[in-house]
Amino acid sequence: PPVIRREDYRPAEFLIDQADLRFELDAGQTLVEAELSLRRNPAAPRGDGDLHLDGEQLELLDLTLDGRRLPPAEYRVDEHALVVRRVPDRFRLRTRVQIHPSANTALEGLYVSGDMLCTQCEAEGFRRITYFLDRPDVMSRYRVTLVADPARYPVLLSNGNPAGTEELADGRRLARWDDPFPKPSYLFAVVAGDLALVEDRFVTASGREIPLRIFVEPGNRDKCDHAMRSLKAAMRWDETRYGREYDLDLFMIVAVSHFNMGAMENKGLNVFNDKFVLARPDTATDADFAHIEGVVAHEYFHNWTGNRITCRDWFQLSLKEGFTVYRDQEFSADQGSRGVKRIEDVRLLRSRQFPEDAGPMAHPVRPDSYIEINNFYTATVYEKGAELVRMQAGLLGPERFRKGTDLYFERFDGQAVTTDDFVACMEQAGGLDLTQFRRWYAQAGTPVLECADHYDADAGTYTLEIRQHTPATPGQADKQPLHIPFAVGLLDAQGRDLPLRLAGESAASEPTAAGVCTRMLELRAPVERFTFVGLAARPVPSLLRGFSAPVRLRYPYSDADLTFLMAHDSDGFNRWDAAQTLAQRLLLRMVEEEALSVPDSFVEAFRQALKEAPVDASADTQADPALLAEVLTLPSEGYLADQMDCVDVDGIHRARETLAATLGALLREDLLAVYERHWQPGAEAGDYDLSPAAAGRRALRNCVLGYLGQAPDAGIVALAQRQFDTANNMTDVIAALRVLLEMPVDVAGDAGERALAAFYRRWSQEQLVLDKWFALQAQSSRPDTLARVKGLMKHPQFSLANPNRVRALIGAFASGNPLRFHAEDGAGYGFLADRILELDPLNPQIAARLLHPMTRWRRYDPGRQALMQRQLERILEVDGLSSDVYEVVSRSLG
Ligand code: HT7
Ligand code: ZN
Repeated sequence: PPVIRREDYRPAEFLIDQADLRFELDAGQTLVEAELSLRRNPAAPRGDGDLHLDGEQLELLDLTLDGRRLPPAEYRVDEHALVVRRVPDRFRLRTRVQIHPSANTALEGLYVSGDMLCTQCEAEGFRRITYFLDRPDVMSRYRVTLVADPARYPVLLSNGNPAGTEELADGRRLARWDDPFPKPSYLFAVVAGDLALVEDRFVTASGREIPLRIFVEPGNRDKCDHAMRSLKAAMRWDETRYGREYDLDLFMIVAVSHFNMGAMENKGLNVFNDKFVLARPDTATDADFAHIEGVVAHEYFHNWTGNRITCRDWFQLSLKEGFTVYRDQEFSADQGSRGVKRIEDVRLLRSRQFPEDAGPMAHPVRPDSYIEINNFYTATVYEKGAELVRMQAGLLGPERFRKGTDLYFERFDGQAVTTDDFVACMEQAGGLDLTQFRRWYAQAGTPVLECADHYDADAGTYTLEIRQHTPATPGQADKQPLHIPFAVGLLDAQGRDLPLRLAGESAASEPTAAGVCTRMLELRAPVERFTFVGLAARPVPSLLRGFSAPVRLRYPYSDADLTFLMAHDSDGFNRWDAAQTLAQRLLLRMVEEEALSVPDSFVEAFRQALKEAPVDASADTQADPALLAEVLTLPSEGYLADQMDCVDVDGIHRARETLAATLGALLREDLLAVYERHWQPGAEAGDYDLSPAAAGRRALRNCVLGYLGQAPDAGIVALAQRQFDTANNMTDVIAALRVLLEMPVDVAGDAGERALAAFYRRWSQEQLVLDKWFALQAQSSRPDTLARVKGLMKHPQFSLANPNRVRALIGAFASGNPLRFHAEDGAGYGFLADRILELDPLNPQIAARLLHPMTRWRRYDPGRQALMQRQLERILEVDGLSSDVYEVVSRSLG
């Protein structure tokens, strides 16, 4: 398949000012009539005089130009395009095509989900609906007419504002939609179905009343409250934080059960994976609620960052995705605990993006080439892209950053632009030179910062020396130094932030009222030195506070330093990070030395942290329970694997289990005390409290239960059983079930299996809850897990046609169960390869995504390497592989 290169970008030769579309909708076959007003693009050089429209899997029925039916000699159709020969400078082109939604298993273009019809056009799905210039820099005004049988499809939706309905003589219904805002084709959407409606209203800052409508499958109306609340909060937040008001007369969300990704920001008609809309306390966990809030906000925020201002080409994807992720992260931070949100975001970045940046799929935030754009909706484009915006916000400060975003919205409204255009606005509003900073967009790989220091007692000075280097990545051997914001604090012996004065400065910056004194240093050269003066004793440095840049930090902290920072750092993120580093160090030593016992100092640090847990369940004053739960959570197996040169799958699992079991046994009384203090079935039996504080208490209690479950006896089994039986919310039910399932049979008997069966009986008709049932079994550390997963593939409720189900079973096994997926005999690899080959002809996007755990095969021992390599080669040998799977496999092997 051809490689698309950024340097080959050329403006479109033609523009489409107006697109009038008429759909005669039916699941089996749908007719699409398109009348396009085209004109030559004055900004593009003249080409061969022909018009090249994108189109795939379309049956062309009719073609007219300015009212004249074209003879075959005047056009040509192939697998990917319709070429109309020698067209005038300005003309109207009418096409009529037939498409087959029910045969569309790839879920791109118009497809069937349950009883409804819906579309997914990003990135290049519109070309499966009609012939078009399917590229983001062609922005058109759309008028849409939908015709369908009202018995099957009483609700007919598209982008923009409603423009009337009609009952046709043949009994069908017609609905018109008009979108006044020019948009690229990837933002087009149609939905038709027998949908239930939940409606609310939002009054904008300028006083316009906007109806808000959430459409769901009948039976789900009682699960929309949280999504609606999140939407209203997001609309208000965008007004206050960015001055962005909603622009259409109506805002709609539709929840569908078959969806390749999380959600889609189509103009005025967001289409969601129902997983990110539907929630009731008894069906969804606190994590689900938080994801819904974040995704609803993310898609809404795209209205300005993505829709009003869009990407010039797909290499600029991070222009909308990086900025929008940054915006949704900040929104969520403002809704709950900012510190905990930052920890979650960094954990995701380190566990997904850092490995991606160090592997065969590494690419810059603004990639240089791709074969299949769907493979580039990556952690690098999204999460690292958000970090680049965050760094610019940090360098500018809140006021200048707001000026920069105001300038961006004003300058580029209605246009398709580049990441460079965004940076230029920040540069102008901030009065900064971001020339060097721009390298972050172009250079792949995670920079490594090596820090060393020196305290001169006589002079009272403390010097930090920081060296940066970025490892080579595929296609980029040599790296340039980056402009890196590096936030630093210095702690005195009591753990207080010291005033900071750099050599040459006349005055020190003093700690704030909250006792925080952080200095943002800026690194530019490969080696930088900073000397702080006026220090009576050697300070303990708190480095990269708040994770001020997406880098790997190396500094030779002693265990004592880390314990000290864990207890005292005024920066919540760094308190957590110190605990993680301490645990990571110990775990990696335990991997190497099987017999290593857990040092008392480590147990005591944990005991101390547990002592700080709030005394009663409603007191949030002493410590944030959510933050404490994060501090007490051991680094994941995947994160530990990323720290090793050669991943020891079994060693990592054993070390983590041993450490958790040791803590569970030695701290039993402290853990039980925290658990019981937060176990208040009476208080929670009635109204379930969704507040961040209550969710934090549940997180802490379930974290503690996890440790207790690692060193179980009959009492702990009973405790978990009680929680499973009596909890009134899915967070506590799932946590208890997970613990019961992982307990050894000689202690817990068949309690886990019984609970699992009860869970199935209770929830077998709730598809999203059933996904949890599949995933829990796929993630089990039991030795027979693969056999079980294979058995579950035959379960009547399993289907390869439903991406959520595929992710819940196959994805959870391959990506969420390193111990069993990487079994030494290679059975996990063979299983995954078989599933990918089965899925590829149906849904290439999902098949390519499932491949990821195998792409990092070079990081394992020679035996596993050979087994994974063999499976990758087996996949590559198959004829007719999709470009999605081909690209991922060939890059991994390359
Ligand atoms: N912008 C949306 C991306 C998306 C997507 C991309 C490729 C294939 C299917 C897809 N569904 C949604 C989602 C977002 O980032 O908001
Ligand atoms: Zn997005």
